[in-house]
Amino acid sequence: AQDCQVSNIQVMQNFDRSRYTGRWYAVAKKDPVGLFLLDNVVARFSVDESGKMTATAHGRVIILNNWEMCANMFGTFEDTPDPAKFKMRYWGAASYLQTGNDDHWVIDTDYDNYAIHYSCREVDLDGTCLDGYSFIFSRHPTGLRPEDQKIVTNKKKEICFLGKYRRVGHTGFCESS
Ligand code: FEN
Repeated sequence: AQDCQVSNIQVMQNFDRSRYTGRWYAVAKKDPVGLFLLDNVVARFSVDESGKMTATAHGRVIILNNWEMCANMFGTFEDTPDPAKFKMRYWGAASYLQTGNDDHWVIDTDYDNYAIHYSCREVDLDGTCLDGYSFIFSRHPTGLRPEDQKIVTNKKKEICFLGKYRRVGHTGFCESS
């Protein structure tokens, strides 16, 4: 099950969005082409009265003239027939931040410690992902527990992003926002 076909990627079975709510610290990310969040990425997922999932995320960005800013991003999720696959519309609190509409797949999570997110923006003619991004999240700002690391490494392999991640540092830069 590792042919790197986007359509064959296995996602979380019986994904429970209510158990996924709350804060998640990004510990690693695979970047897409183009503008993105640099580091200090923290996401917060919620489920509203009607059961719809929403999220906020912040992260450090460097805008024109080398200005360091905290990007405050918002996302709303549209359900699909697969409970672990969503369409995410996102935008920023500031007008210079890009907006978009991405796939948002939850590959695996134990809800209490780790989560693996995946988004392919562009599928190549051969069915593999040409442009995508992924976050490894932890409930703990200190990182993944050793026992979760091999699960995460295996999933990185399965989504064909192994070796493409960078560690996401947390310096407290966005803590006041
Ligand atoms: C995710 C889950 C929780 C909700 C959201 C998530 C996705 C966030 C994305 C952020 C994109 C940021 C961009 C930044 C930008 C998955 C964590 C919403 C997809 C596009 C710059 C940098 C420099 C500049 C202008 C803009 O626009 N950055 O000069």
